Amino acid sequence: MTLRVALIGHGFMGAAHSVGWRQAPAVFDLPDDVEMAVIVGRNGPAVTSAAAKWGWAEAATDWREVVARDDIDIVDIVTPGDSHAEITLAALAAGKHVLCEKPLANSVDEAERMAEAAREAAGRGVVATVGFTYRRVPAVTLLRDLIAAGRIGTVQQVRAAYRQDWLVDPEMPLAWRLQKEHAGSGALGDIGAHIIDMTQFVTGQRIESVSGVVDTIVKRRPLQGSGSGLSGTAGEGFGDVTVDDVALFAGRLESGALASFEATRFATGRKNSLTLEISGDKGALAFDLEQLNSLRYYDRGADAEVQGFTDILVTEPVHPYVSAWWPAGHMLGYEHGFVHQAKDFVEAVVAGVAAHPTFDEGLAVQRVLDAVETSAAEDSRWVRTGAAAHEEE
Ligand code: SOE
Repeated sequence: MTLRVALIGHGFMGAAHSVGWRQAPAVFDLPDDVEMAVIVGRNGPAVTSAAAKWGWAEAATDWREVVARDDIDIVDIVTPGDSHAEITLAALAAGKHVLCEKPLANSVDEAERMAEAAREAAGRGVVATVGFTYRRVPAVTLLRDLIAAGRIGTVQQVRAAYRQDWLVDPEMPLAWRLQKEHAGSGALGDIGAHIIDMTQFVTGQRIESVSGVVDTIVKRRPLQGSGSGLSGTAGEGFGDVTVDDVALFAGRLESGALASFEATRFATGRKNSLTLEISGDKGALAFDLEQLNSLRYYDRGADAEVQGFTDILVTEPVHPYVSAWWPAGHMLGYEHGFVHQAKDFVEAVVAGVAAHPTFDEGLAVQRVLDAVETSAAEDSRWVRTGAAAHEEE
């Protein structure tokens, strides 16, 4: 059988997902063939160009027509967050398997409707997943497995940061990511969602309450001329930035352990710096996306003369995905998470099993995002995420 994929959207994530769909069948022995059938975008010439560049058989401009087609099996959604719910609900109703980019939605209400629809569709053999690709970096899976094996003892504290600097320039135009009606939130939902999901994934614990603060540093930006290439508000003059540039928040895990989070687009010099450090009573583990093939491990039980963080090179074939690529020491990169995501999704679809992260896990992230925004609007008071009360899995 061949699984025919429709990609809805063709921006940066459209490129990353295209690489995933192109490479997965070549690198992994998938249970079914994959056909990159059609890529969809509002701008005809632009999506036609993207189809030719990335190897999609067709280009189209009407997602509703594509989602309804009988010759499409998978709908992969990489549009801005304001269309995730509408496209997902239509695709699930049409019996299509859905891969939706993160964050799942722009609100808890939308995410709840999407998760409910996914639970109903699962009864019809339809699979849905949300695109938190960093879980698919081998070192992140190792981080989770070492915690689960007790290698650092009881998790006592978590430190998570995702720092970029692409908005430090006040001349950067008012792109869709800077407008609440399109993006839902700013750094919080775009990159904060990643460190929220990763924290819950590697610790196996939900974040039960948060206290946060957000800020918008550059409050107005130039509207983008028609030729800027960035999707957003075209035109002359300036427009209001209606989302956060920085989000800082503390979180309390189920066990009572405290976590600290920083999501910012104003960490001058930090291009895509995601760091996660988990501290336990027997040791610690530290991951840095800029060194994504390594995991740093500190063992309090080591002899004094050799104590210190050690570098685990996560390129041995014993780790997930690695044996399909290169020999030990030949590194993976940012795009490999998208290839692994496509592989895992195809395997789940063919096997008829849940694909993680599920929409319920995406909803759990959405609840944390919402609680941070509520807290920030109410003098940073502690706000419960409702995690314990909403265990859907
Ligand atoms: C933000 O610039 C961004 O593209 C995120 O949207 C992605 O999820 C992340 O992987 C890279 O940075």
